[in-house]
Amino acid sequence: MLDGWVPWPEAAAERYRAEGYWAGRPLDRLLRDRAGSDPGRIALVDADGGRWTYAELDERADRTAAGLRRLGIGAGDRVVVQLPNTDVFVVLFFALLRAGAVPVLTLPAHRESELVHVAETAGATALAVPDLLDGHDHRALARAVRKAVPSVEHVLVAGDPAEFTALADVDADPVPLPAPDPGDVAVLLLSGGTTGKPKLIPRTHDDYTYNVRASAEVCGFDESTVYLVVLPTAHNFALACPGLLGTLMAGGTVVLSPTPSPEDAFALIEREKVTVTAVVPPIALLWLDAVEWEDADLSSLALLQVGGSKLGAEPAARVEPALGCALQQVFGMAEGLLNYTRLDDPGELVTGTQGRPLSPADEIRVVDEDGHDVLPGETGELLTRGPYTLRGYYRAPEHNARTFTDDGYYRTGDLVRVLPSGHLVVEGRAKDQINRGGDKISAEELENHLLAHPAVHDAAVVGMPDETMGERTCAYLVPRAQPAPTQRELAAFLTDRGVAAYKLPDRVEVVDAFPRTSVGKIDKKALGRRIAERLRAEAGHGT
Ligand code: OOB
Repeated sequence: MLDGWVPWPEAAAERYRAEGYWAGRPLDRLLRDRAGSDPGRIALVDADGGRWTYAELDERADRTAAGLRRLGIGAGDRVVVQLPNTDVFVVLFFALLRAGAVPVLTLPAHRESELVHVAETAGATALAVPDLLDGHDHRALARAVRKAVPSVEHVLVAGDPAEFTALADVDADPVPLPAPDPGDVAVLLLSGGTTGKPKLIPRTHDDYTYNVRASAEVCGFDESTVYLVVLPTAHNFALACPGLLGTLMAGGTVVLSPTPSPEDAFALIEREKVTVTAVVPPIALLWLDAVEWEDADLSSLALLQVGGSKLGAEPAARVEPALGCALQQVFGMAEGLLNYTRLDDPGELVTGTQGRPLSPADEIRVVDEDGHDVLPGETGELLTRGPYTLRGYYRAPEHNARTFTDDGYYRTGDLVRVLPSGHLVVEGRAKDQINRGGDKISAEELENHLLAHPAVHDAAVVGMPDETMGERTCAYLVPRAQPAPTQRELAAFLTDRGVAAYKLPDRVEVVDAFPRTSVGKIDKKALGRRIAERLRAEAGHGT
């Protein structure tokens, strides 16, 4: 068993098994089962038109698993995976599960700062990267990670490996491999983070398989489903809600889009007759406009899932008329709990709420600042526990002590209210995080990077409202001396430190001092109001 993670208490685990939520099967079986029942059906299609049947995908996963074992990568090893939306990701994901290793999923946008931290925390023994992606050399990134994290013995590269191992060469005749314990950790996901560094989320075979199965049921996935992966495959939404795993479990076809751009995505929807896909609100907004000028045939599309940040009621109402498909709102988190609007919900619930919990075994509470339940319908912080919600982050005991209640509820940091129907409306956030169109930025993490700049005396990062992204990032700075660093200088500084591009501040405001609360803390609410007012004034409607 992997150490450093927090399992469910035995009584809860008993119940989830007895009531059939946990089926006691390893996660990779969803592919094996379909390869058995529908070997010749197309499982996976890539942007270039490459096609793999269930049997082919299954065999490639077996061969890669055997190749991994030959390299010495096996039971319990953590392998940091940073790959774009290609067949190589899908094969490696299943191969790692079969080899008994634990994939640690990172986004293609992550850079040295994030990867080093993740590899270190995970105690990773291997790292898988592409050679080049969007002009960035990920082998150079891998070199930096290896230097900083000596436990990383192997670097596996999709494409030209330079001095490392080509993933194409991780191949051997299949060997029988022991099945992992379904109660053990299958995969480590990355949290959006509210503290200095991103946290790792352990998801077990039992819990993640249930997450996928229940999601596929609620979303009506079956053999006729053609799912387009638009978001990064490493994101929980695209991977498992129901995502690519749910599609494969249901016997459908997964189509991989290299980017979420309307050009790429619409062309694939038309070519492959895609029936369902999942996007974040800024992409949904872009697509709603793009149908005006792109003349692709989107008539196959039956369902658009939107989640990751809040979709406004107005754009929500435009989805069906503009795209000719149904909308489903998804309010989920890599930590577990998923809320979906249901396919047969009345229109006003679909456009006006963020869905209701996936599972009858999901327990939710809405509490005030003192942790007391609010009255029904009032807004408070959402707490949750259940058969697919973590009980603790990986190797983070101190953070866990703050983030979970004594009886195991996860404090989501989301402010919600619950309608009589059980649907949730997300009203805001109690956590110190910026949600930049679905990309999560920990204010503290970014502040720590800014504080490392020699000309920065103090830094406070807040969200500022933005029509497309929901919010963007504003960094308030108190400089050590004038002239204060500019936004451009700070962006170069942060990039140089290996910070992912989506975390760079969209705006920098220089001040002499920060407003303080009565106990002397930086008053971020006041800063948030200040930048919102300034934006309104600049737009010409304000003070
Ligand atoms: C998804 O997962 P994460 O881990 O990137 O972010 C989770 C957080 C939530 O706690 C909430 O603050 C926000 O993202 N969020 C939403 C939302 N969906 C997520 N806020 C408002 N409305 C929504 N619909 O973002 C994620 C994981 C699985 C499925 C969908 C999204």
